[in-house]
Amino acid sequence: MNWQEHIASVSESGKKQLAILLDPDKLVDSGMRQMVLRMINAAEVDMVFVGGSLIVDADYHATVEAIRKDCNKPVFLFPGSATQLTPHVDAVLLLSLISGRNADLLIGQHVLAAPQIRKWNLQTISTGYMLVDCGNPTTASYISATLPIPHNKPEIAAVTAMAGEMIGNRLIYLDGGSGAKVPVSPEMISRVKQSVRVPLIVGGGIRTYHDAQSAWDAGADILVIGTAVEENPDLLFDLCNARNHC
Ligand code: 1GP
Repeated sequence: MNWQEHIASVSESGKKQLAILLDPDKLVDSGMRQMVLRMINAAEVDMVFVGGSLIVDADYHATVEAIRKDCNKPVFLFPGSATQLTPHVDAVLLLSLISGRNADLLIGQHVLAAPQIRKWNLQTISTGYMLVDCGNPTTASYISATLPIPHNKPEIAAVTAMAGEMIGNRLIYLDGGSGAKVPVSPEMISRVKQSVRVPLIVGGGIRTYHDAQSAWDAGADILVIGTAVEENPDLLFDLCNARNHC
């Protein structure tokens, strides 16, 4: 399966997609991991993202391998750095932090990762990643040492996404960062959506059925939800429901 083409064709068909972000640090315990994966496997989730800005647990690689083994959805790596590369994923979101001006996250980590990606013959999806100020400093904004796009400046997000698409990004990811206080605004989502043709991923701070529905209605093709499902796994079924009503 070519995952980039698959995501593009599903998005083009207008079907909204749901990705669950799994933090490997919280799934080292096999009982907990299996419980979470049982729920994800049973729900109408389209894909799972693993990784994050900061991984603390030394068992990261074994945990990702175990997640993939027990998960019946495609698993995509959402890496904070080249050290998170693993062959146990279906594809790697090759993120360039285009909202920032930190050369290491625009090209540096990619140079370090490239030989290993080639060796493992991993699929990559070039992703223009944009951090948005969503009310609180997040691990992503702190670790990346970049200034997020102001919440009330949708025009900056729109032209940044446009530039990302022009330099070859095949996905655009608009992210408030994990645990954001509020989600990216529907106005920003809609301006970005109107500026690009590639699929639009939106995440960060989406906590309710209503948040999810407004983000999809505003133009997001894929929503990424992590914290809210960790805190309340039953929300997973509400989110699938919200998606089915779009
Ligand atoms: C973070 O978009 C993801 O990169 C998910 O954010 O944990 O706030 O859902 P949450």
